[in-house]
Amino acid sequence: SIITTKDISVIGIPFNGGQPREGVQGGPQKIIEHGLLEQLDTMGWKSTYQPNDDVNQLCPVSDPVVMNLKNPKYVSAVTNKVAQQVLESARSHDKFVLTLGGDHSIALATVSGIFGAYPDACLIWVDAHADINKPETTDSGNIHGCPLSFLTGISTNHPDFQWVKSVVKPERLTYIGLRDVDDGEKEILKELGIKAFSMHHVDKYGIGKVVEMALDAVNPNRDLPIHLSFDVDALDPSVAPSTGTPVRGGLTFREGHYICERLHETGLLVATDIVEVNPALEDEESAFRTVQVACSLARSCLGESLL
Ligand code: Z70
Ligand code: MN
Ligand code: MN
Ligand code: MN
Repeated sequence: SIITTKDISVIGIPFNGGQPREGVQGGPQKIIEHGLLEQLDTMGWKSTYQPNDDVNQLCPVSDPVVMNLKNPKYVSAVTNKVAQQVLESARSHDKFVLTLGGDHSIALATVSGIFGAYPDACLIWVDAHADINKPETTDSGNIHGCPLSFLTGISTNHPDFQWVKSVVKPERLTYIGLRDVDDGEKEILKELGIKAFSMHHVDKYGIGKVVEMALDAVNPNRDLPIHLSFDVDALDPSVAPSTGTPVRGGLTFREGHYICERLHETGLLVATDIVEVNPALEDEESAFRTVQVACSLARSCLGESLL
């Protein structure tokens, strides 16, 4: 394995500035209250937790739309700060880094930090959405739909995101679970030649084969560090109902966990993000179910086995 200790840095990012719905900033606290750190302790993982409860203080008084993007200064300030923290946690290569969102704009922080520490890493993005809109192509203006355009270097001209380096080469990025991709994003994926596995591919080949195909695409020799960015809306809404943009026809409970289990099994997984848990949406039972699945995905990434 790349990580040879059982040390883990858990980083909460209680942030909702990348999309308009309130509540997603409460995700990390609910996941921690559910007992994630105790669960990891039981599995032998020594954790340190950084809750980042103060990120809302970085919210500027005025943050007008710039080049179609909403809250650009707030998103930039928070993700820039947390990127340093993620880099600090990852740079010694002796700790797993688990980040809890927050909306998916926080990938600007996690991917910048992890690829700063592991420049040859690959990125496996599990999501209903491609999150690769450019400021020029986004319909919503929500930055959680855009992080990968900055991280892959296809958007370089937004004044608030000049600090984001293009750390992810298109051949090191792959997707699993896509089913709600904007037309502009489809063009970008085609132009860049990014290997993406939609729910159609999951139906056609089964999840076991899809994960191997995704690994073949970005990690053909099975020797590169892996960063998994898992948006819970990749799961079917019956499995993860409390999320901002549920899309029907998603991954089953087992398909989601299989991805995490298989990536753990490679010994190459160095970081995981679990994002878009919004405990304020739907009823209490739905929120509980969503928080619970976030915890069990995390445990699967960290080696919880069924036998
Ligand atoms: C759409 C956009 C998105 C998550 C929604 C949706 C993006 N493509 N991402 N929910 N997690 O607004 O750009
Ligand atoms: Mn996403
Ligand atoms: Mn999504
Ligand atoms: Mn859409």
